[in-house]
Amino acid sequence: MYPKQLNKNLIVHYDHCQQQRNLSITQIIKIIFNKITINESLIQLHNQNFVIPNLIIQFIIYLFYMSLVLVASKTCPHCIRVVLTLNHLKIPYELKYIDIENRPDWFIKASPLEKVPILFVGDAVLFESLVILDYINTLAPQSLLPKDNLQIALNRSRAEFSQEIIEILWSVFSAKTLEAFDLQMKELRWLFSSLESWLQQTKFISDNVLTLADFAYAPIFTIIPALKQFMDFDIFDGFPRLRAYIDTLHALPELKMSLVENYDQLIQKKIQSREPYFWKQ
Ligand SMILES: N[C@@H](CCC(=O)N[C@@H](CS)C(=O)NCC(=O)O)C(=O)O
Repeated sequence: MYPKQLNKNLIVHYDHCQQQRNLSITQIIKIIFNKITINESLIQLHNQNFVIPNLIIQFIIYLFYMSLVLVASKTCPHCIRVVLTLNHLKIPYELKYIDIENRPDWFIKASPLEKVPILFVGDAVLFESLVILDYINTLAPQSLLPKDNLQIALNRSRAEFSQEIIEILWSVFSAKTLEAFDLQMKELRWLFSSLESWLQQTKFISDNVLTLADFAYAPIFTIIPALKQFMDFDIFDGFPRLRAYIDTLHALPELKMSLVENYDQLIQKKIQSREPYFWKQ
């Protein structure tokens, strides 16, 4: 049975600690080594002397106890965005790659839509990459989301928009005739024009600083360079802001380390097997 099960008590401890403003250092050590019950820890909280901020406590406890298992496939942009965010936030996790064409039984049982990525958090299985991003963002000491609720919703809306771009991008790269290719390119350019206009207002997709929405987009723009040598058209023609934005994303050190070593070759193999119209011989 995969993956290993977590001790539920530890997660309870984690949740419990999240509710406290501060904990004493002895309290943390005791919780970490699981030596006391929650009731005891509640009583002892009143006698604390030395305190450290709750966020640090959450992180320490998380480092010790939260075991995350991400199930992914090597070329899946929805998966890479999760890997990238985990790496960026320096959150420890276990990564399990599966062959999506040959899904193991345990995966079919665990993944409600039989799609990657899924994230095991103890007994719970999270699915849908953007939901997973929202969750892992809560585990880190600093959030990648704005503070204002409306801005959070806006960020989420723009992240959601990336899902459509992935769909259309695959369609461009799978179109078998000139007619189908032109149609999908028109659609893609229409989507890109929204990105271009957002990027006229802010440096990143939804803000002037890097936010969770940018992590949703970054892997999309690793597909195109992998195929560049086979494309005799410029997919970003007429979108200067988008081009600059993509350069900024590519400069993120975690992006490269979130890809498998032979990522470009795997993407090329995957797309070439579809015998698309655009493929330059
Ligand atoms: N909306 C999902 C999409 C996930 C998705 O489409 N995953 C692809 C790989 S990139 C998959 O598992 N495809 C298998 C299938 O559709 O059968 C998410 O954001 O996680």
